[in-house]
Amino acid sequence: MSQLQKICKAHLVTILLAFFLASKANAQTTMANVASRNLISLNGKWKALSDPGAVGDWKKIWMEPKPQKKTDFFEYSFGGAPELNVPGDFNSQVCELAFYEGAVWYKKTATLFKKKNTRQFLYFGAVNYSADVYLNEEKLGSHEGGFTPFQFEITDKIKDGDNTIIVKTDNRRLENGIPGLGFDWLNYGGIIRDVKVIETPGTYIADYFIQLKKGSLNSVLGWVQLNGEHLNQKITVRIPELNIAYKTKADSSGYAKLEFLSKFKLWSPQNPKRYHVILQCATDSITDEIGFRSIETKGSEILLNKKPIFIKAVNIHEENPIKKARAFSLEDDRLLLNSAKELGCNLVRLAHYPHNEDMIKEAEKMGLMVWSELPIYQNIKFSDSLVPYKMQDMLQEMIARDKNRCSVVVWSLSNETYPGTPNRDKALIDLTEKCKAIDSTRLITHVINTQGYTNNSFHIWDTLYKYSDLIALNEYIGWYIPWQGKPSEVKWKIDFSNKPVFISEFGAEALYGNRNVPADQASYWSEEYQEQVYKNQIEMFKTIPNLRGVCPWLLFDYRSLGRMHPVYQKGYNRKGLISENGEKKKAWFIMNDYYTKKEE
Ligand code: GCB
Repeated sequence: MSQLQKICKAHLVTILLAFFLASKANAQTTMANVASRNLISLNGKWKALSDPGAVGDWKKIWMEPKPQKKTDFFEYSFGGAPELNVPGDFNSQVCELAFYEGAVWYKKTATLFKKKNTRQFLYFGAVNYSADVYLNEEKLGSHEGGFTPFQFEITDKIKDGDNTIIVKTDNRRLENGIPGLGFDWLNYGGIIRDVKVIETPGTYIADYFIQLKKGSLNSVLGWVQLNGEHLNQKITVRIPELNIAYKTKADSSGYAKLEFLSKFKLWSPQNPKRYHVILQCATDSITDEIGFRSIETKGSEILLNKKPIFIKAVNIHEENPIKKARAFSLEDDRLLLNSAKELGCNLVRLAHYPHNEDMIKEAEKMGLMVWSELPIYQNIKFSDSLVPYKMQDMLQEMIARDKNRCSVVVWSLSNETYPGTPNRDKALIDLTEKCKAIDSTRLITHVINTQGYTNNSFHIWDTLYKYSDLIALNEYIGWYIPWQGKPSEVKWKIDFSNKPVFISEFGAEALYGNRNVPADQASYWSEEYQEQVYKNQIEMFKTIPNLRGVCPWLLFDYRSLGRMHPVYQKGYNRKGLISENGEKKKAWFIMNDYYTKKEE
């Protein structure tokens, strides 16, 4: 590369970065605990225009111009446009959009009023993948990332009466997106989670962190952040059931540190205890339900509340198998979580992106630990100069939303990224450091499938394990990779072998009801073949040193474009223990039996 080319490239990177940061600057990370605010729901029917030719920006759709002269016309109009339900993916609502990846413009007319001493924020639970948001023909800003919430302050922008909100959603895959171009789930697009207007006082409790200090069973270490004009306020944190009324004062930036002791009944799968917590300052008050527990590793053990625990997990995609749509409602969440409970789980791995907020809250109520993951999946273009910023934004948004949920015990920062990808190690090590700096109370991990299985011996290695609290391994022995000896005689060489090992994925495909076909051939997708893989895996688990948990891939069959076998798959990844119609396969009973007998 010539000197001139190098200079041009450096400038281009700077310009792109400035552009990215400027467009991003508009969407704010959401305030904590949105659910307990005064809310105006904007869910329901929205007008929708699909824009496969990507002409909407050029035509300035958000201006909604009307013909002025007899000769004027416009080739688009929300008048007469079909309606879509929000929240909800568009793919499952309109046949023609079943596999659509592109822009869809949404419009809603919302009746809003300016209110004295009240601030208002337009909130989106998630839009996949990117969103450009307009209010009354003015662009509020953009957001990138399909699974985390964002907000815009609209206090000074709303009109009394009808307000027009137009959102361009775009689920086109991007080479420098997160995830990138390839992923094994359906790319459900649109406004997939709730839309609300949040109301707060002028100076409000914007954020707080109330969890036990790392390694402690009785000491809360946290903080509160106020936002507004009167920052220097006294703050009280009350937990009535424990007679706690902790007082502190925010500094001139609105920040106050919290530190107090109490004898908590600790949250655990057996006793998912949560306390009613009230935060108060002169201008605001907010309540939350918070549980207290400690999670750490010691040598090769995982300790929950200082006691060793074996993790009985299952992988879940955010899809309602029965509705065949992106899951978003409490009803959807309960269907998935009850099913995980029935299998005998104490943890759900919410693969491969942050699921909706209620999913985490419901899991917490039901006594399920949560593994929350970023969509940094397989082929990510780490060498792209914007990617590290996008990763950091997603990390921050994921933690901001769920950091007070004690059910979340693992922040999983990546899945099956490939060693040797330029800049991969540096980007993910930096991200790990950033995660620790924001929240050091949970376990942090990277999921690896760096398979080294030869001669019935496994060699587990990856630089990222050095930066992970768990050796989280995806292995598909018996499905993608044939057995090379007896499952009971597998040998293990694990780098960083002083850490707990967690099999984060294993499994095989089977079509429910496909029995009594050749049972020993993978190509028949039989229930028996899958069942045998599970039996063999369970046999193999006994050979794994420091095994502290397992997590089958996965609970339900789910939709994925690459799964095109016309007889057995029909667009479904069939590794579910349960079919998309709720029927349990033979392997379900094997796993259920293992979990029932296995001590925690
Ligand atoms: C994996 C991925 C998961 C896939 C699964 C499969 O290793 O982590 O997202 O869906 O394998 O079924 O191949």
